[in-house]
Amino acid sequence: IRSTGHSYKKYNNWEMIAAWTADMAAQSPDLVSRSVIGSTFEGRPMYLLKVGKSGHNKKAIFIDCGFHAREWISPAFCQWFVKEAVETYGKDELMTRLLTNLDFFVLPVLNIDGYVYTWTTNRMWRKTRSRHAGSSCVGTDPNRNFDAGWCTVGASKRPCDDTYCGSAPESEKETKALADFIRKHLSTIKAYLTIHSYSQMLLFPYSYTYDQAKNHNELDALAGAAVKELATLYRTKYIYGPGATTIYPAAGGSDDWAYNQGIKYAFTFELRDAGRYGFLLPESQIEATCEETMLAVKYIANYVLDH
Ligand code: ING
Ligand code: ZN
Repeated sequence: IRSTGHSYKKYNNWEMIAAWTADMAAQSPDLVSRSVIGSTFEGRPMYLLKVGKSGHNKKAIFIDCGFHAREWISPAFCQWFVKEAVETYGKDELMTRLLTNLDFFVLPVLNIDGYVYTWTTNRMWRKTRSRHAGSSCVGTDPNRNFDAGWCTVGASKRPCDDTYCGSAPESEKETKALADFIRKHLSTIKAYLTIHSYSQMLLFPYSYTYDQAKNHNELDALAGAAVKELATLYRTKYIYGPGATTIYPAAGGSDDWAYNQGIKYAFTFELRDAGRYGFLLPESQIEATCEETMLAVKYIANYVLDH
């Protein structure tokens, strides 16, 4: 019989994660506060944690997890990140510097309805759970639903497909809530990190075109240094580069959209593994995956703080 409590070394269901967001804010009010940025198609509140010491005119970094329902290691990482922040502030020199000078906005699960569906009904579900007029198929791919070359490549106009781009950019309540929040905080948000799995890659714009990003050389160098840092822990090999040439061309992704809003440091992480377990990454790998990813995220955050 399995314990039903929250654990950082297990995959937690939405009920556990939602309760955990309240607990984090209640237990560390000097470092963590909780807000709601919107609600999902099925009416669940989208909780956002702001993590950082209070201060004036702080730069911010936005991190989201759980775009795709079946990528369970992703929400696990967002929870791990917040845990590490509160446990190592004042102990770890780099974390202390980051939390003193930056705010992290952490969205633990974007696609909550899809995540719940993977726990109750279909472990391999990817999309949201929205209904569409004129089709009995369900869901939109949230990472094809942003206004960045929307539905021009690597996306489908058919609601039954896993990469359905939706009826319009930001047609989903979840992507609209995220985009509205980022637009409202554009003057402070200096980096956007979105956490997916799997394939061990660190991607940056663009995915919807083969055009190079304006600061391509800087992004390439930063990504290279971040994956080098990640590998110092367990020698996990990541490849890195623009999405279009590194994974596949795909339009409507959130990193390309954030970048085009003026956020110069926009990255998509594809966490472990390289294909052995794929989306079904065993719980025994949560700790190692999160610890190595922390190194890359902290490296990028420290770079952003100085630039
Ligand atoms: N991979 C991403 C996907 O949405 C991606 C890759 C990144 C596409 C950035 C577009 C933009 O297909 C996974 N595993 O979801
Ligand atoms: Zn994904």
